[in-house]
Amino acid sequence: MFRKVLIANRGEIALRVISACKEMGIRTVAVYSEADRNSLHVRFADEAICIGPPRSADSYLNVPAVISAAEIADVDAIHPGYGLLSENANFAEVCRASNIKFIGPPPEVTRMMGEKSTARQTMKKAKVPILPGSDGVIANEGEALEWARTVGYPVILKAVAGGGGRGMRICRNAAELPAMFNQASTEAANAFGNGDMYMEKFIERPRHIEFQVLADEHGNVMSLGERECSIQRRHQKLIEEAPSLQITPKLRAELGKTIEKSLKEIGYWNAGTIEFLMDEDGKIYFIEMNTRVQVEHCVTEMVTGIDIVKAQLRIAAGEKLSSIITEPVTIRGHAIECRINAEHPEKFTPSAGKITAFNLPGGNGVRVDTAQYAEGVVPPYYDSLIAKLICHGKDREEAMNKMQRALSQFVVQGIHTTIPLHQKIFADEEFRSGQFDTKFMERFFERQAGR
Ligand code: MV4
Repeated sequence: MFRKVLIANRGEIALRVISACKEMGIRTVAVYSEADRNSLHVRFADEAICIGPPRSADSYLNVPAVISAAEIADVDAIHPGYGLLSENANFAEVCRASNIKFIGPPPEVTRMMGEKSTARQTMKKAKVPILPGSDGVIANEGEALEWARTVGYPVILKAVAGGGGRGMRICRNAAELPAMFNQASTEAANAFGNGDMYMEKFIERPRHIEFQVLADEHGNVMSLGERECSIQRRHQKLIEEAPSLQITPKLRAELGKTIEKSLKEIGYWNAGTIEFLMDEDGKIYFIEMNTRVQVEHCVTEMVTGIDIVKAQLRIAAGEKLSSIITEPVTIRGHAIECRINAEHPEKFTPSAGKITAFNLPGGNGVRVDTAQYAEGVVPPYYDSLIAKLICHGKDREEAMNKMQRALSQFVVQGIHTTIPLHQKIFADEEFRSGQFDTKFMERFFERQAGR
């Protein structure tokens, strides 16, 4: 096992990784920007190194600064958390060249999955169901028209280098397609330095369902089941749960097997997430793969009892999955996570500042992952997630009731948070029914406005 690990992240996920290391007897090195001097990830790590000014580009995303810190502290490995450098294949290559173990998949696979149309073709070859769409990159507007005729309208144009909702256009007829294709491509070229586009059949009211996997470096892959992530706004997830009410044990087992086989073929290792869309007929299609630990990994941990971050560390140290997961994976009860963001409740604009009062809920089946504290400061430079509130119950009803109780005891003063929004969502009939899709928040806000 590693002797010492550097955590190339901040906030709750940095603390989450530090906690896993502590429990495993691994020494930890935090890195921090000048804005995070008083952060808990700095306080709770064994060592901490300042790597630059507040802006992420000058600190957490500064590869030479992070690698220098790793070399000075003489670490064996780097855990990138999520966001920041976690899906940067070049960073993983620099780690490899510096003899530092990158705790994540091989850079070649990260790069391939980062090219969304290549990921699609790769999954298709591995027999994972994909949506009807273009084979690879669309060369020009003429080819776009041909593909759309084959696929049938409506179609969605997506940027190969996009993901997470950026660089997409929904197209409903041939008249609007050429202009949309060129606009989207130009936009993608400016945003990602790559204007390549691909196309899929557009699903009108999809559910977002994703499968968590773990894979070792010896070719063994294991599915940990799915999460339902349809409650989102502007491509930011707000609530995630496990399991999904739409996935039967049979489908979970079958799709799990298909995924395991495909990732074995690809040569994947460490933690990963396969994203799917489910249409109104309950059919499920691969859209993207995330090659990192995700914000919402906790709901899977709660229902499976598997510590995903500890598994990541053990996998990266060369252990076999069979020694990490010694019993068949089962799904026990139901877990829901609310993302508590420092945001203005209606406008969703960031709400930075000093926290003047802070109380965390607790009790049976209640978990809070946070790096915030009373008198703590939420800096304006980073993403707005300040805590995750996760509730586990014997079923969805119990988990929801527990969440409402926990939300009512979660006190954050001095800044605005999404706590009041979550309270309203948990009182909403459509949410409580479990019968919703990715358009839920739009309908929810309309209902709220009409009250
Ligand atoms: C789609 C889609 C409908 N049809 N693809 C948005 C984020 C990116 N990961 C993929 N996205 C979508 N792709 C096809 N073929 C609808 C969305 C989408 C969406 C997906 C998941 C969760 C929320 C969403 C919100 C709007 C659109």
